[in-house]
Amino acid sequence: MITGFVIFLASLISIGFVRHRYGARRVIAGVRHGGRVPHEAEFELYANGFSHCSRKTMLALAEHGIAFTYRHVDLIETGRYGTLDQDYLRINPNGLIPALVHSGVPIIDSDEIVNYVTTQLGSQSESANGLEIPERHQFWLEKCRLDSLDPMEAIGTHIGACIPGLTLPLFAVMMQSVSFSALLRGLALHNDGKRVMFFVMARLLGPERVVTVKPIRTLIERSRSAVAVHLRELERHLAENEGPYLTGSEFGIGDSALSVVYLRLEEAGWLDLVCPHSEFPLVRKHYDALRTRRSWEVLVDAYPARVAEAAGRLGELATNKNTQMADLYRL
Ligand SMILES: N[C@@H](CCC(=O)N[C@@H](CS)C(=O)NCC(=O)O)C(=O)O
Repeated sequence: MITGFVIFLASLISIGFVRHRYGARRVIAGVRHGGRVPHEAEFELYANGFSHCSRKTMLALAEHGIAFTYRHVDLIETGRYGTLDQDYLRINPNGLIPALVHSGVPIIDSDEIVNYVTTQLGSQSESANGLEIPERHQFWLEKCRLDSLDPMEAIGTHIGACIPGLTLPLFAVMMQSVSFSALLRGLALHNDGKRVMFFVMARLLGPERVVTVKPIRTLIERSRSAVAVHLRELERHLAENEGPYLTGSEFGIGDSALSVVYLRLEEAGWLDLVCPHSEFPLVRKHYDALRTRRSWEVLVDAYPARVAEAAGRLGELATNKNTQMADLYRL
């Protein structure tokens, strides 16, 4: 009994020590002037083609004509916690992507990067007409925000906060090819134990069963209802001008924030369910217009093959009538 207690205590202390010494820690988003890091190119983007926040920054850079070196960082969904590698934690101690390194200075958090690219570097761009971000674009950039500490907290006010919940089924499919040792490393080093615990559960139970776990199911359903409300607001905003973009024919940063929301809804199998053409003609026209922009190619080029495979597998589960997944995705 006493031996067991001592072993338990020693394990807790060791994990605490490892986390403190090697784990992620919380730092404030923005430009990290004091945290210069080695670099080769003027602009280096540490990102992952599956990451919602990374995609936003990739589009912003591409739209502003800023050439950058793409540094792929693995997420647990794409195989391992590359975000928790020591080299990466020196760039972003939060252990989250994306991070932009500009001449050796890291800028962390996607919205900070988008603002930096738009307001600080706008003059380098061929397409930037001015450095002020119009209010309507600010509004949707904010609505698409994903909070670093509690990404799903603001479901009622932020369409971005609905994204993690709606991606849970896709995450669960992707977990099936991830090793337990990779997940354990997350348990020891990650800032947000809840995120890691979901992945462990998904790995253990499989996608079909994990979506029946009550709190998970509730979260997905709440996110689904909330996203419909945000999309209705967006449809109304789009109706206020001739389109196809938020403020008319001129593309802006709010448009790129929304385009990655659409992409995620599509790859996670929700787009036609929560945003049918019949009810949301302007939102669908908006998405169509965004996908034909040249900047979209940057997302296509970085799209990881295993995401496409997992999305296909999820689609099969969701359309096979006798599965729990089909029940979740019913109209
Ligand atoms: N507010 C941050 C959120 C960053 C964030 O949550 N990034 C996700 C990918 S979209 C991530 O790095 N996840 C890794 C993990 O949780 O292990 C931003 O906008 O950059």
